[in-house]
Amino acid sequence: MHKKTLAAATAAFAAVALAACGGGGDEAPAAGGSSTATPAAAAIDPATIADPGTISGSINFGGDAPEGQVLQLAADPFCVTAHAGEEVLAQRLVVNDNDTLRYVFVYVKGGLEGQAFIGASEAVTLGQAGCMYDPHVLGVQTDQTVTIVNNDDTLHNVNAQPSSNQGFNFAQPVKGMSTDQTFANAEVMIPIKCDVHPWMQAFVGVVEHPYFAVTGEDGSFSITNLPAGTYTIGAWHESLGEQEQSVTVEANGTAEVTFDFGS
Ligand SMILES: [Cu+2]
Repeated sequence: MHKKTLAAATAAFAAVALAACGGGGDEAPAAGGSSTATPAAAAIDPATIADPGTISGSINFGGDAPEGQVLQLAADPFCVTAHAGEEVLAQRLVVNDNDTLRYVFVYVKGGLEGQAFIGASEAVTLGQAGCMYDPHVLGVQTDQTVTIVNNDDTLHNVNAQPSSNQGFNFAQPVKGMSTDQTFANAEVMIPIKCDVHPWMQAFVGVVEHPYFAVTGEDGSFSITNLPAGTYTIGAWHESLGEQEQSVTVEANGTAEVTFDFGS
């Protein structure tokens, strides 16, 4: 009996709440602020943020750079020919000439909760060229298109093994083949490999916002158009792990942050 009464009361409350929320389409909100309805937050266009800030810095590797690992491509004569006798080094741990690290995925890991951002309309390309992924590490927003292309005159297969997204595994036997994929959920990082060429490995960082970067030949990064605030910045490297730092960026300001991955 008590349960029934409670259920009825809950239903009545829900009906009142629904009525309060309106849903009357074109009806203007009641004057005087009596409405308690909270509209869903509109997706933010980062380009329109007033007085945006920037977080920039570098990913340092202290200590002696290890010898690059020379890849053995002989499993596929095409791959050997594609590099015309040159040595191809693994991309797993690449230390730049200025003692910084390449292929680090740097992203806003915390501080944007409750904010939704517009999707990225442009596709990002993941190539397979000379039996190597290009780029080795990339970042995308959720639902952003990743166009996976075979640039080689040989068979590749593309095997993505996420933990929070739908995986895929397909063959691209012909040069020029192209397949679009998306990832619906944030996940740092998703490994992609080729089962034909065991040295081929790529990583995709998927986040719900546009605030990420991948370090290149100078180990630097810059994340722009941020609302002023305090953020947790994550820096992920495939063999050295992930580090975090809290960074506060002022309106129109630039906050500098350095990560040290050396031993
Ligand atoms: Cu391959």
